Amino acid sequence: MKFEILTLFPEMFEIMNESIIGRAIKNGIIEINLTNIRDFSEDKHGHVDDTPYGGGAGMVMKPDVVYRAYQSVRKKSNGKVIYLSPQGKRLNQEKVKELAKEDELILLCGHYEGIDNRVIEEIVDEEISIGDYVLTGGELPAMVLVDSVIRYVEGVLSKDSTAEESFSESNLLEYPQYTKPDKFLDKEVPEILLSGNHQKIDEWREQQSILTTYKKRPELLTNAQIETAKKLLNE
Ligand code: 9WO
Repeated sequence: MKFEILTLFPEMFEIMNESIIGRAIKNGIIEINLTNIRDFSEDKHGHVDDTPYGGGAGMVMKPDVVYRAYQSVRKKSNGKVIYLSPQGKRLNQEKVKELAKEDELILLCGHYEGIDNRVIEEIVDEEISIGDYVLTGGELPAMVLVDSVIRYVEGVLSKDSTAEESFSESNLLEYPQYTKPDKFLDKEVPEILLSGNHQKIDEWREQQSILTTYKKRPELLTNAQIETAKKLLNE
């Protein structure tokens, strides 16, 4: 899968070369190309922004500069253009899976007080928000989107971790995890996990998922699951 990213701060994306994403890039499973919008400024000072018409604080990214950067990326990619903005539709796991089916995506990162609306109308296919808060730019949200989407690209994660998703395929939160040592700060690992009985372990984990969800995010549960959680609490 290929991501084309339009940004004024390409250096911010360097941290993605580490870790799992970095490995997937090295293996050629995913490709991330960065385009510095500033390279498409044509004035002698390299300006990419200007004062807002109508007055007010801050600066607005110039439409012609963003448009030229977009055209240069368009030559290399047929992908949908996604603008990361607090005004977009909220990203969730369902949307993530949908995006993972695409071969290519173009991510547009704004800065300052935003981008001239005419170029947004002209080039953006979809506006996506990762949450209801305002940041200084769309770069971190773009990285969040890439990170969440590539988990579904074949070969990025081990076979195992994608199979494990069967639980989170449901609406439930994860069950609690433990590793060695079996005693830590006087707390023991739940005995069942040491039993080797995988049927019982799977059962226990599903129950824990329902209980955790009931306690932390009850709004995610169906009525039937709420009844199950109440029953488990009474045991
Ligand atoms: C700042 C501002 C200040 C005064 C008047 C209007 C204003 N609008 C903005 C603004 O929304 N700036 C954005 C900064 C422009 C687009 C890039 N920026 C951004 C993206 N901040 N937060 C996001 C974002 C993207 C996706 N999900 C959550 C937040």
